[in-house]
Amino acid sequence: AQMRQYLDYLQDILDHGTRHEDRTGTGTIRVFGRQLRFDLTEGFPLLTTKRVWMRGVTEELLWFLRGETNIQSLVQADVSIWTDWPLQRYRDETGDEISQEAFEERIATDDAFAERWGDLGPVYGTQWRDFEGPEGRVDQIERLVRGLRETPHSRRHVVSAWHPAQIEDAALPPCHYAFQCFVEGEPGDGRLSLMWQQRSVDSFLGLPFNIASYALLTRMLAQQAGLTPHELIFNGGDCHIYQNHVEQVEEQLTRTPYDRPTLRLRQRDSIFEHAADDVTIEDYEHHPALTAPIAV
Ligand code: UFP
Repeated sequence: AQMRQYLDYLQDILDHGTRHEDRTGTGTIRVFGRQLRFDLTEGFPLLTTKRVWMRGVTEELLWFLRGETNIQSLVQADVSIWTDWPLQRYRDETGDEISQEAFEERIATDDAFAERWGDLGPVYGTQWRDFEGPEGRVDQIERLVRGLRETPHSRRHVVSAWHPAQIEDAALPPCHYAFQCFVEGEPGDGRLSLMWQQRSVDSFLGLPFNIASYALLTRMLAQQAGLTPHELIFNGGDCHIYQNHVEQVEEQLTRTPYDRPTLRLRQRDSIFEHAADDVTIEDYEHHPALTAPIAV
């Protein structure tokens, strides 16, 4: 099975979107309210019309699951996807026009510097594992895994990264701000589906990454609860293409998708014990990588 519907979604934005100035000053073409559904029994939904960096996806998800919000361990793993925000803040606040390389080198090797400049505030790691409430902290992932095991058919398998009282303190308010799990079938033969909500969608750079990340999370949760992954559903709010990504999107639309690859995930006793090399992607045939500037 292929990922045609992602391309149809891009075409839909180009055809029906309106041009708009955005927060970053880049400009987008946008539509509101779209859904994509991926059958996870038909292979892993990693885009094939360009290369998607699965190691980056994996390292980021493990970083969320560890409850971390400081980029230090990501940078140490050579993952730069979250560097732009702390780097911009450092430059703005110090006036020092440090290069990204030099900044990351200091973050990786200087703990005091990382502590001062590497933290993103209460982003996903904090909200998933350590959500602050009046009665103390809630580990939403631990609660979810327990719930999937003990009351699989519950309608309350919801995790929220949206903490209204802490939005201002985060480098970036969560883009994918909630997800819900759904179990069909009886123990021993159960199927797990996952649906996530995303308020703002960088459809070229962000979305392929987000799809792969939630597909991997679904696999991990299914493994922990003895379930088979079934359906992955994306609900997008402001679905946009940045104007400086349009050329890359049009190039992608000329490409024919390949069949989906296969993902292998080593079994662990706990979802929190995974290491990056637990994840391997096989038979990943893809078109050449396409790069584009990220809007910060
Ligand atoms: N964005 C994504 N996916 C993510 C992420 C960010 O698409 O996982 F962290 C994009 C969406 C938007 C920008 O283009 O980052 C966030 O800007 P804003 O907060 O103004 O919506």
